Amino acid sequence: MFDQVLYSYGLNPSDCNIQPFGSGLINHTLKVSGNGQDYILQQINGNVFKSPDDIADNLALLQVFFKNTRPDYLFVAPLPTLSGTFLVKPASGMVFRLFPFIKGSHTVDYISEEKQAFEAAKQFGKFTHLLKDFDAEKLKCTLTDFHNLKLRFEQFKTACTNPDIIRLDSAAAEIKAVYEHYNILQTYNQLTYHHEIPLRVIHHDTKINNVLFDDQQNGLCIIDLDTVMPGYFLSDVGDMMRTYLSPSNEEDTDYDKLHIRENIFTAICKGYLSEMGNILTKTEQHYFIFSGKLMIYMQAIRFLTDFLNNDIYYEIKYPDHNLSRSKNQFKLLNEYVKAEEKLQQLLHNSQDKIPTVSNNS
Ligand code: ADP
Ligand code: GN1
Ligand code: MG
Repeated sequence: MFDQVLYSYGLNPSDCNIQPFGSGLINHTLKVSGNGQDYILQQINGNVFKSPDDIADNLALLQVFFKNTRPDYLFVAPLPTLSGTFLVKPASGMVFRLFPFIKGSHTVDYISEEKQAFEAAKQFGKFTHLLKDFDAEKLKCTLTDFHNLKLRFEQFKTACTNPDIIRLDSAAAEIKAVYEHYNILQTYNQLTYHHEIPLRVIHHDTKINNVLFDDQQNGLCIIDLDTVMPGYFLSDVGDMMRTYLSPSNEEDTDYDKLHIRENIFTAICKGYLSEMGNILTKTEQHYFIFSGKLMIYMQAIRFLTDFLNNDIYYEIKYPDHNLSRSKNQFKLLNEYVKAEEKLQQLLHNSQDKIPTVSNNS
């Protein structure tokens, strides 16, 4: 299978070394070394992305935009095959693409120093900033309702009708927790129903391992662009709060290790606002901290829903993996809510250092 794919790019499989790479949960990623070059070969998860052509079209549009407006911006686009396509479909339902492996880059799964948080947040902020004048509506929606909390809540309720009593019983505490935090859904509904915040070009998966760093921990660029589509800033800032603030991540089953690092919060604010501080509207700024609650809650619900659906979406490594991830996210949510007042002060201090907001609505 790989042979046919590699030939499409003019690579000779017998000259290539292929190794599984990274820790993503959705696509299947391999590092290919051959021709004296390194590449990332990725099989797109067809269960999740029903229309990989839409992803390729979006990336092509963005690539042209950056080429015309900011040719210095490192936009990691798929490489063309010998026949000029950006996807290879070797068999029904299988879709591959090849990226250049960015030289000297690495990813991290945990944030160990402030600089990483600042750099990553700056990279994601820069992306939306540079695309401020790009018409977001031109992008195809690659995952409908991806971060629609209302829909995630409905999916959760449907999953609760699973007749598997053992799963329902073991998740009883988490099912209860979904209702305990219902106010997050109410705020989200009010904010989006009244269109109180604008649609922008949003990455939608700002996990720390979607940023490439150099060996000095400078951010080089962002990757994993499959979910780039119109959305709310809440998704990107919120997912950074979700994945950068705690020293342990969603995989950790020692929930006592989860806590909010204030210095990392400040680094996220400074990094993101250094690019977006003058662009976010007053309403967006008002909901900056709320974004973290939204995204942690949504992820807790998504893992729980997948557990109740017998693990059909996320890759799991042991039977209760999705339930553990959901427990982890609810613990993180509680820690975040406890820290909220302090975070508000820290945000205020970071905002003071940003030049006057000029284009608020
Ligand atoms: P997934 O959707 O499964 O998360 P990603 O696109 O994030 O897949 O890729 C998985 C991992 O592969 C990344 O976290 C990163 O470590 C590595 N990676 C992906 N693309 C590149 C690239 N162009 N250069 C270097 N490393 C990359
Ligand atoms: C998935 O692809 P990856 O591993 O970066 C998921 C995100 C979740 C994340 C949780 C398309 O991201 O939405 O937040 O797992 N991506 C998709 O780890 O569902
Ligand atoms: Mg990824």
